[in-house]
Amino acid sequence: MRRLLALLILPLLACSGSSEIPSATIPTFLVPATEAPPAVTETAPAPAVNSPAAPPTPIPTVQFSNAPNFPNINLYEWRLVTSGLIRPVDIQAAYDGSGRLFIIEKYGTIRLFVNGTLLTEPFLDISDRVNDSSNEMGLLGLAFHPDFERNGFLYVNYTGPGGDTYISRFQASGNSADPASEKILLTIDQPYPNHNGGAVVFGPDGYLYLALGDGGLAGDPLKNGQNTNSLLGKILRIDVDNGDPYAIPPDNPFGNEVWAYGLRNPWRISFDRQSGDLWIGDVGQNKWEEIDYLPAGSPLGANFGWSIMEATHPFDGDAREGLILPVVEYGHDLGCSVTGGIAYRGTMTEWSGIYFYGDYCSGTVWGLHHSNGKWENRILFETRANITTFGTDEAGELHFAGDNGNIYIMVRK
Ligand SMILES: [Ca+2]
Ligand SMILES: [Ca+2]
Repeated sequence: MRRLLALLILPLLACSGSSEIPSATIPTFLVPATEAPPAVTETAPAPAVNSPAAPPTPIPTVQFSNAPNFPNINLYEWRLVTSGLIRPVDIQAAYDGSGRLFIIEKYGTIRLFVNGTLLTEPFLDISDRVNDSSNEMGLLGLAFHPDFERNGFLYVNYTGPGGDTYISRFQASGNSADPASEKILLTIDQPYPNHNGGAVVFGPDGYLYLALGDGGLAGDPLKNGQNTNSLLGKILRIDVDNGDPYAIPPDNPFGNEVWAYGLRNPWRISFDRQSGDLWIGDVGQNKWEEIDYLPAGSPLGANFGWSIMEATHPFDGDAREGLILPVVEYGHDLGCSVTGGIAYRGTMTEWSGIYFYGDYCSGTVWGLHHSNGKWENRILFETRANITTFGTDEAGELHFAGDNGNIYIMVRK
């Protein structure tokens, strides 16, 4: 059934040569998997509806028998936390003790979920400068300064004037951040509307990491992925506590912002809050989706292969030494666009260290971990949601956002 769904979706996406965050018009949540999705359009999503909190809606869970080292999946479910958001694409906590959940709406706002309520007034509204005229454009990523509680600084990646990428800092006070407090740190020319990456995360070293796609179109026509002089197709690392507007860390491997390269569209990356290991979900071309893993302490200047390789398969060249190939890949029979996730570090310690990730089209959620040098990768849930992102609250509990505006949390039944 999932194969049928994927086959139905893919031709619709083929014209763009990409499949990230395909569309605002998606099968409704919990629609049977056999139902064909509506045609992909770039129309604006439905107007905001501040619906009252819906009752918890468990998603059917699917147990896969061959998962001996994972908790019994039948004991868990995804419970609806809030709804009515417009294309939510990022979920973050500020770790300031407030317990607030910050949710990005792609068209240019950050909404606040506090004490069980989605506040009507946005925490930040920069929709006046965000360009979301194409599907992969918009307000795409958010990170809070490690010392946010003291300085109020937050950092975003958005598509701005000219369709270019803007990395900016804003300052917050209480339940709002001032749109006029913007300090633009970095702008990056975007040659095409797609493959803009989006993740913004602070590393264990206190530096700010920025995930950028290869710039777009299809097949990396400008060969940005392997060009360490380009900021596209990269993970960048900058020091926002020194320099103006930032400093380049002295040990960056190429003397510029580039920290790792060979990426196609690393929509979501995350550091394991306990181990410091880096996880990357890199969206594939036409056939393969991949998860990359870089243990803490790895040499700088990692090359993740694109566009020489699509996942573990030769794309524009052949495998060679020095390329870091994914720890996991899946074909487009199981989905269309990987949504990189998070290594769980919440209160359900039986999941500790298991990396959750998903697929935008199929709604499948996998668990991945390694022990004694052996990787285990299992399908855990079939959510049937169009999963745009995973995120955690201050307690480390795992959430995901559906493109239809719902936010879910994984709980014990
Ligand atoms: Ca682009
Ligand atoms: Ca790769």
